[in-house]
This record gives sequence, structure tokens and C-alpha cells, in this order.
Amino acid sequence: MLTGRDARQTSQVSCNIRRCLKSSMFKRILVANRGEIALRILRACRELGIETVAVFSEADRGAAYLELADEAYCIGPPRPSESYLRIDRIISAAEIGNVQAIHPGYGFLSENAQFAEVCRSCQIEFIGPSHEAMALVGDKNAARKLAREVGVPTVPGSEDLLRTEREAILLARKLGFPVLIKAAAGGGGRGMRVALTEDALRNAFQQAQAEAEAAFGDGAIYLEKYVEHPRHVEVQILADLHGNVVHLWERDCTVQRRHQKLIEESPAPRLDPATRKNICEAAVRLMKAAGYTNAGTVEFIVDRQGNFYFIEVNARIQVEHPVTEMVTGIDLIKAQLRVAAGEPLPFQQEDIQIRGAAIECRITAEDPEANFRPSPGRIEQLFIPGGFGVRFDSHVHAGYTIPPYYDSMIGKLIVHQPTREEAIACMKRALKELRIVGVKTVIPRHLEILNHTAFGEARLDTTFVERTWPSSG
Ligand code: MV4
Repeated sequence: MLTGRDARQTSQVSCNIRRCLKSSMFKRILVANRGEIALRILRACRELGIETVAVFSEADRGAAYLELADEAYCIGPPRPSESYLRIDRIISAAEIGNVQAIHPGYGFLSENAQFAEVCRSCQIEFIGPSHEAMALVGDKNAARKLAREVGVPTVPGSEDLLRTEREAILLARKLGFPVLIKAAAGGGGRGMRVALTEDALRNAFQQAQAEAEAAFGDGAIYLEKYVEHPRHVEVQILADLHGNVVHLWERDCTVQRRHQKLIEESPAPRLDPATRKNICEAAVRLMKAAGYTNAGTVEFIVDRQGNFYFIEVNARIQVEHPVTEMVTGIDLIKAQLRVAAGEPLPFQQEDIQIRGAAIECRITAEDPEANFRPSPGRIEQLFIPGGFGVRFDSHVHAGYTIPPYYDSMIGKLIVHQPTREEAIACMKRALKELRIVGVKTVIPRHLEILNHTAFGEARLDTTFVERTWPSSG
């Protein structure tokens, strides 16, 4: 296995080679994704004068957003495993389409280090980190070790992977319960297990190992003290191929349900200036040490005392990137394309400042009255809000049918205002204007959250949604 130091060296070497191979912006790229994020990337390419090749599954054939690409190729049946996850088919489309680079978007192959490696071995640039850096941060235990090496706070826990149940029990006695077992190959809440007692830990150890083996083909697990009632704060990073790494401040994504984020905002409320600076600088330190390039996110949890702990790195552009774009004025997709093409970052850390407050609500076709059951189907009517500071990132239109095979994202409603209070008022106004007829949506639940005193006062932790609406938890 790679240690932090080895990976740092290998990714540095590949960066140097990549830098020499390129000097100008891509002429033509492939977008290896669908829906909202595919459209977001196609739009950025159009503005930069980059030609585009889109790919689609049979379920997405004829989708309107595909018209915005210069070419589009079918890559297989509806199921992701037979289309958007098929490396061979995407590479074939890239070769037929004669592209110089591939943007993976989020989800699907976006954090697949093997895909990034295959792209580069086919002389196609992968718009994301080097496969070495991706593999390093994708190993949650290795990322945690690297964080400790460079003085980034981590949750107290095992120094390395757990070998035996006995080791887990002894450590948990020392740390105190509850503890959390996590899969090294997991992330985003997958492969996590809380243990409140020694007996529970014995079971959790076996189960977590077996589950991780089944889900990721890798049973490696580690242990952490369980931090109760945390907030989720993440730092946006941009890094070029010339050694420049900057942060674009933080987002708060505390409002989640079963690890699905509902609302994200920037800046994070109730973060004192000293902590904000420390957390952002810690994120930069970690990504520098990982030899990370392009856009990425460093995720932290913040406990009730305001202590922050590194959790994991997301080696991709994230769903919630627009809130950072609104407050910093930086187009993250354009920045990804530019740094992947070898351009140096056009700004320094001091140039990146936060203006106002931005909030994003994820609008999904789910029924909040029925345990957030997916509600795919035809959108009969659609009225999209506008006005000062309102942005709706979406690929849908009246008459569009949301297929049942993928996430149920309809779009992302984003507002930007001078203050958080005004952003909340603006979001409520925009949510009430947004009219979607034909499918059930989470809009009513968003309004309930925004009207809640705890949200207005930003007195939140990650259990807020499931505590407040237990039937939907
Ligand atoms: C934790 C934690 C508390 N203690 N680790 C969840 C997603 C993944 N990125 C890591 N996550 C967490 N790790 C320790 N040691 C709390 C979370 C967490 C969470 C847990 C339960 C319910 C919602 C959550 C939302 C964000 C983070």
C-alpha cells in the first residue's frame, strides 16, 4: 500500500510530465455524466469555446440537455452498471469523438482511480486529480494518517487499520463509548457502524468487516471515537499543476437525512473567524501533502465545543459547489477545465474573499410524506423562479420524464444575498414560486426547515432532520 510520502512523490512526477505535455486550453472534451451536472459542464464549455461530446444511456436518449453538446453517443442500457459506469464504453466514445479530456462530474466514475488511470493511459486528460492522489485520499485510513502527519486534527481513534476484535475492544475502553467503525474503502457514510457497548462492538467489528468486503471488495476497517451531534463543515480546494493550492472557504452541509444533503450554505454560520481560518488552512495543508490537483473538498465535523476534526476528502466536484461559486465569484467548473489544461490559478489566496451568503436547496423528486420515496415520472408543469440573486441549475423542463434509474434530482435552487437572513427570506420566496406539477418533491419539507427557529438561529447538528421529522428518519 502507498504511504502518504510515496504517493506525494509519484503524483509530483506525473504532474511534471503532464505539465510538459500541455500548454493550451482543450479544444474538445467528453462529459461522462448525465442530468444537471452534465448540463452545468456543457454550459461552461460553451462559454470557454470548448467543443463537447456527451454520452447517454437508453433512458436518457432524446433528453433536451443533450442538444447542447456538439455530439452525443449512446453508451448502453439504462442501468448505470451497463452505461455510465462502463469505463470501456466511455473510452470508446472518447476515442470516436476525438476528445482531449473527460470531465466525470459527480457520482458514477468521478472518484474511480482506475478510470482516471485508464484515461491517462489512453492519452486523454482526466479533469480531476491524478489517479495516485485520488487513490491516496480514497483510502480513508491513509488520508487520516497523512492528516496526522501534517498536523490536521483527526478524531481520536486507531492508529492504523484494526487487526483483531480484541484490539478494537481495548482501544474502545481507552477512548470510551460510543465508537464508530469505518471502512477504509467507504466514505459518505457508507460502511459506518456505531457501537454503544462492548457487546455491540464485537458484533459491529465482524459485520463492518464483512459488509466492507462485500460492498468494496476490501474488508479493511478502522475505529474512531463517535463525535455526537456534530456539524458538517467542508472546505473547497482548488489546486493547479504548478504547486499552487488555495481554498475557497467553507460550506456547512449539516442539514442532511440519511447522509443525503438537503441544504448547503456558505459561509458556515456560527464559525468564529479564528476557527474558520484554521480549518481552511488545515485543508490546504492536507491537499498539498496529498499532491492533490484540480477541485476537491476536505470534509470535517465540528463538535459542540467548536473543535474540528478531519473526516475525509471528496476527490470530485460536488453537488453543492454553486454556493461557493456565488460567494466567491469563481466558476469552479471553468477553473477545473483551466487547471486540467495546465493553466496556473489566476488568483492567490488573498484574492479569494467571501461576499454575502448563499444557500442551496436540493430539489429532488421524492415524497417527504412517504419516507422520501423516489417519485419519478413526467413533469406536467414547471414554473422556475428568478429575480435578484436566484439561480436554478437544472436539466428539466415541462414534459420531461424523470427516469427511475438514477438519483431523483430535479435541480438545485441557489440564492445569493448580502446576509444569511436575507438569503433565507429569498429562498423561501423562490421555493414558493417554484412550481413542479406531476411528481412529488421535497419543496414542502425545505420550507418547513427554513421556517424552523433552529435553522434561522443556525442551532443545528447532523441529527436535526431525523430528530425533527422522525417519521421520515
Ligand atoms: C463521523 C461522525 C461522528 N464521529 N465520525 C458521516 C459521513 C461520513 N463522511 C462521515 N460521517 C460522520 N463521521 C466520527 N468519528 C459523524 C458523521 C456524520 C454523520 C453521522 C450520522 C448522521 C449524519 C452525519 C452527517 C455528517 C457526518
